[in-house]
Parts: sequence; C-alpha cells; structure tokens
Amino acid sequence: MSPLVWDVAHVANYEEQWLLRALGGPALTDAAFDAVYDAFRHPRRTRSALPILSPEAAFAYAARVRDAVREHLEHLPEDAPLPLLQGGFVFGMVAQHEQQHAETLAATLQLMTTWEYRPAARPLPRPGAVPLHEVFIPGGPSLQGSHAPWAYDNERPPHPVHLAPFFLDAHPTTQGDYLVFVESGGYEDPRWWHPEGWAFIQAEGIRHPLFWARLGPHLWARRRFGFVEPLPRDEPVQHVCWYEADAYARWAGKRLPTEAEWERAATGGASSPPAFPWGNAPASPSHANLGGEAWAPAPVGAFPEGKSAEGVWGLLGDVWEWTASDFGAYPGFQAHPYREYSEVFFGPGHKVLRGGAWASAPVAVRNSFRNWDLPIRRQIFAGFRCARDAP
Ligand code: AVJ
Ligand code: FE
Repeated sequence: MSPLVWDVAHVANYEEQWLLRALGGPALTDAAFDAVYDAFRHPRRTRSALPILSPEAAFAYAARVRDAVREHLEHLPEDAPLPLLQGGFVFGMVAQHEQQHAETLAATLQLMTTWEYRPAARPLPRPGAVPLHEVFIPGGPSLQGSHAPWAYDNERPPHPVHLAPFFLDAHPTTQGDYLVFVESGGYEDPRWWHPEGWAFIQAEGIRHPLFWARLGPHLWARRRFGFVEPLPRDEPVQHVCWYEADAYARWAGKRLPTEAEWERAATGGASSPPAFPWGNAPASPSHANLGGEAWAPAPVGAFPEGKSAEGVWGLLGDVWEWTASDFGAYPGFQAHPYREYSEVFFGPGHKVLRGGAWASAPVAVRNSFRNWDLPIRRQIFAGFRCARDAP
C-alpha cells in the first residue's frame, strides 16, 4: 500500500489538476510535483521512497487547493462551454476519487499490525434471526449501465442485455456460512478451486479468510484495526479474494452471479433503472451501511428499507460483492476523460465487484457502479453472494 500521506497529497493534486488547471484556473504546482503523485508512474510499493510531502505539508497543500478551487469556481460561469462541466461530471469525478482513496486508507489501516486503532464507531442496527433464502429473478430483457451525470465512462452507455432466469441469494454469504466451508476442509480439496486459485492458496499457505485466526477447535477470532475480537457469524464474510468466493460457490453447488445478473437484481429490471435497489431516494443510514463510520459490516438483514422490490437484501454497502465477470468495455464505450481511469484495466486480469462496502461513501456507490480488482486481492472490503441457474 501507499504511505497514508501519499494518498492525501495525491487526492489534493488530482483536485488541482481537474478543478483548477483543467477548468482554466491557476497552477499551484508543476509537472515535477504531479509526477511524484502519479499513480501510474509509481506502483504502490515504491511510493515510500519518493520525495513526498510531510503530513503537515500535505494537509496544508490540500487546504490551499480547496481554497483556490472555491475561489476559481466562484468566477467560473455555470454555462462555460467545457465538456467536463456537462451535468457537473468533473465535480462528481473528483468527489468520488477522494472518497475512493478514503476507502483505500481504511484498507491500509486494517493491514497495520503494529498498533491498536479502535475508532469510535456508529452503532449498527441489530436484526433478529434472518432466514437465508434465494430470490427468483425472471429472465428477459433489462438495461445495464447508466448515463446519470456522475456515472463513470465504464458505466456508459446504458445498453440492453437479455438474461436467463436465475436464483440469487437474498443475502451475502455470511462468515458463519463460510466457516462451514473452512471447517469441512474446503481449503484442502482442489475440486472446489479454480486451478489458479488452488495454486495461489498453496503458494501462500492460505487456509481461511484474511484477518481470521483459529484459536482452538471451533474457536475463531478476527483482527480488525489492530484489535482481536470473536468472529461474528452473522456478518457478510469479508476479506476473501475472488478465488475463495468462487471456490465457496462451487462447494455450495452454486456459482457467482455475473455483473449483469447482479445489476438486474439491483434495478429490478425497470425500463428506466433506479439508482439504488430501493429506488432513487438518496442513500440514508436506514438504507445501507455506507460511509465508513461503522468500521465494520452490519449483520445480514439489518436494512429492510434497503432491499429491492423483489426481496434481495444488502446489495449496497457492508461488503463489495465479487462477480463472475471480467472487467470490460460496454458496447459503445468511450474513454472519458482519461484512459487511465478505466480503459487500461479492461481485460481478463481484473474481476468486477459490485455494491460498495461499509467503507464506501454514498457518493461513490450506485446500482451501475463498477469496481474491479485482481482475483487474488484480499485486503479490500470484499465478500460475495451466490447465484444459480433456474431450471
Ligand atoms: C476504482 C477503486 C479500482 O483505487 O484503484 C483511484 C479508483 N482510480 N484513483 C483504485 C481510482 C484512480 C480505483 N478503483
Ligand atoms: Fe487516485
């Protein structure tokens, strides 16, 4: 991961580039400074060797950028003929970028083992027992993607898809469900694993999700932000890679949903797809666990107001959900406003995640939002739910 303070100045530099320089405002820094904070020039593991700003200087730079942006926007005509301003796109892009990095900072904090970090947490609703079941999603035509003003290039254009009927789990797979797979030898049996996933868990000695610890027979704990607590059984499983999600699904006699199936379940197949599973009302704390303040997923079934009309729960928030799909271009895709946001990641090397996690900001989460990562990635706040073909 990056040093935390690299992300702070990178976020500010992105804001300077897109809300000042790209909108005809002043330059506060130069190309050499940009280069230090260019994510493409420097892989994460090399960033601590860069001449980065100190924490004080990084926050001072961020404040300077924000002041200059306020000043510049004050004088920018709302109808300035700049494509980036269409529908406020560039404001959405910069706001989402900052929040995506806030989530990355949370993932970095979770990886730290050297000190205890126990942030004050917003309390989460505690549901009663929740029956686990599947929801039948009829096949047929639906619309995938979005042309909402803040939608990224990779969500565009909306386009028709035709799906076969399928069953989707009403809730994400819980840690309790996943524990049955672990304790019944799921990690010792290559039958369940993609060959690359089997090779990966052998090479790395992986026998359970990241941050779990086995303290004794049937006694499990998890480390969360530097402290250890009993493993909660009723939360969605978190910190599994795509290969682990894929293996569990095969063991359960199911499969991961495609991203088209996931989005169909989220929109209900409406002809003008809503932004969220519950409709178009902005996400509130009674719809979903988003925004990072809970510092953990909620138990499944905690958000009856957030379920889809067809009865699929917890699609947004709590954990990102791995899908079966590779990250790729929708028909008619056009890179906007730069190829390095999405296009350079298209291909079989990255799997799509949907729905957002407890650490994701509401502004960066919607039915059409596509996240992606390597199939071996485990430190992100990712889980999954299963699907299966309907006869
Ligand atoms: C969309 C989360 C995969 O963090 O790598 C941040 C977002 N792009 N800065 C990432 C992003 C440029 C991206 N993800
Ligand atoms: Fe970035």
